[in-house]
Amino acid sequence: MTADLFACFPAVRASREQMAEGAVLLRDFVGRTEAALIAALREIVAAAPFRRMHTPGGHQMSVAMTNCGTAGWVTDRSGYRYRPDDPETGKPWPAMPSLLRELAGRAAESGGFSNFAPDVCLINRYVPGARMSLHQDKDELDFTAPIVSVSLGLPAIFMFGGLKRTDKPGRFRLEHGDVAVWGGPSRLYYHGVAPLAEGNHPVMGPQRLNLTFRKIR
Ligand code: MD3
Ligand code: FE
Repeated sequence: MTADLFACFPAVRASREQMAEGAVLLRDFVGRTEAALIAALREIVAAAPFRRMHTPGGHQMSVAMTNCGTAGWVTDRSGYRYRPDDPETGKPWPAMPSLLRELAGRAAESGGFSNFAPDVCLINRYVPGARMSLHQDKDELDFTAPIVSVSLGLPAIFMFGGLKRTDKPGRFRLEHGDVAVWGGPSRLYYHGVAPLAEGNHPVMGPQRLNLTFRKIR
């Protein structure tokens, strides 16, 4: 009975944990939107499949990626950038479903950032062993907007440093359904993901997906 009353407010039981100035972790913020979110992701991936891109240095990333929105983040021998079309198909990236946009907007609001209007959602797929080395996200034009991330599937150890590459990173375990908001000073902090441990998630299987919502213009 009580559960039904809250059916349209999936965030109602989410907890809030401050990781750094401007960085807030909302445990299980996905809540009851889980099934609809996964269905929307299936459609995106059918139109724009995951692919492992190459860095400008020529290394193939262990993380596979795709995007939705008015542009998508890509990397190849000529560098990192946002592009309006998928280089694999030449077609525009799939549109960002309103469900995703609204989830990100509500999370940003909970993290203290109102009117977040993301134009890009980068979707990362990790299989066991895949990792992301320490980096800053600075290919966007507007650093006053936060980045909102959504984790699905296997848990990951997220490493969160500071403004300098040498700042010793803290570690946070990001689990299925967790949403985080990274704004203010933390927007430009170095961060990365430790190699994904083996496992089989009951809903997502042997993988982790991470969605990052970005305002790039
Ligand atoms: C903190 N993704 O796509 S999500 C990325 O789990 C990326 O796939 C990781 O780093 C992943 O660029 C981490 C959490 C995250 C995303 C962006 C941030 C934390 C951030 C940008 C600035 C500060
Ligand atoms: Fe990043």
